Amino acid sequence: MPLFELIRDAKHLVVFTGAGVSAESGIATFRDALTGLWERYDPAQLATAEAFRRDPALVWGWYESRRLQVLKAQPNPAHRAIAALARQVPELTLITQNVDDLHERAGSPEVIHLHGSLHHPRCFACNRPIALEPTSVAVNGPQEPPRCQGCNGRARPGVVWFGEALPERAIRTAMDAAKRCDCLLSIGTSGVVMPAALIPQVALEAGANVIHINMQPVECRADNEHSLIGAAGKLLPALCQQAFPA
Ligand code: BJW
Ligand code: ZN
Repeated sequence: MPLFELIRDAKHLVVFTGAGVSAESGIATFRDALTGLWERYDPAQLATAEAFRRDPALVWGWYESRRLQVLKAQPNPAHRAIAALARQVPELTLITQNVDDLHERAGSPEVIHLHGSLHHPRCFACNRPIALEPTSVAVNGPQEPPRCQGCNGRARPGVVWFGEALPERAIRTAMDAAKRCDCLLSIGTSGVVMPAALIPQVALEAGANVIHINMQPVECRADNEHSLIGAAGKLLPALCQQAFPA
């Protein structure tokens, strides 16, 4: 069956996205090598509570530079195709590992953020939300985090670091959708970070068709698993156009 028919005929479509979906908006993927001032750091080493405890200004500065990069970026055709799909299938659940807000800005009404958001920092000590200037001074390097008005603790980015639990409701809703869906699109993710990487697996085991869209081939181990190789911003609008011709 042509893949567009799986999308056209889906009653409940899950769209599961990773950093590759925002790459064409100019946002570096998590596992891309860092550039400029940050090139000597390993993202996996910065994305931990231990790193923040050791050097809060370094970690906060890195996240601020990324937040400002996202504020300047625009959603791309892949984000927009996903938002349009929600109006064309009976039920769509959008699950992202991304910490940007490009799905929301493309018009997706509900987004499950498994790994939190760059835009909602909170106190490292007491978890109170901390408001940020929408566009603070251009940051390019270490920067002292602002302080909590309640307890004077340091602000930390509202993301999920390695070793931290995912938001309980988000992962529960995501797993439930993966079990119930009849088709899952997995777009632009390396599929190495747990427990998010289990989501396509759960859908496959429940009998759904899984379509991977990635610049790299994804190994398919079952008849209901399919890999499309190429840029999400090109392949996804084309697939949606075939499924739902204008
Ligand atoms: C394109 C493209 C284009 C490019 N078009 N495609 C079981 C086994 C082994 C390890 C573990 C395990 N369980 C837990 C762990 C440990 C750990 C883990 O998974 N480690 C692995 C790396 C080995 N997991 C955790 O620690 C998790 N926590 C946890 O399990 O806690 C347990 C606990 C329970 C109760 C109490 C306490 C604790 C938390 C994981 C949080 C991950 N957070 C990060 C950082 C967020 C903040 C930040 O951004 O800095 O989330 S890690 C990072 O990876 C980020 C991403 O969301 C995530 C996934 O990355 P993604 O999106 O796949 O990006 P890339 O860069 O890897 O890939 C991009 C892809 O796009 C590539 O494939 C390209 O080819 C493709 N591409 N351009 C289409 N145009
Ligand atoms: Zn506090």
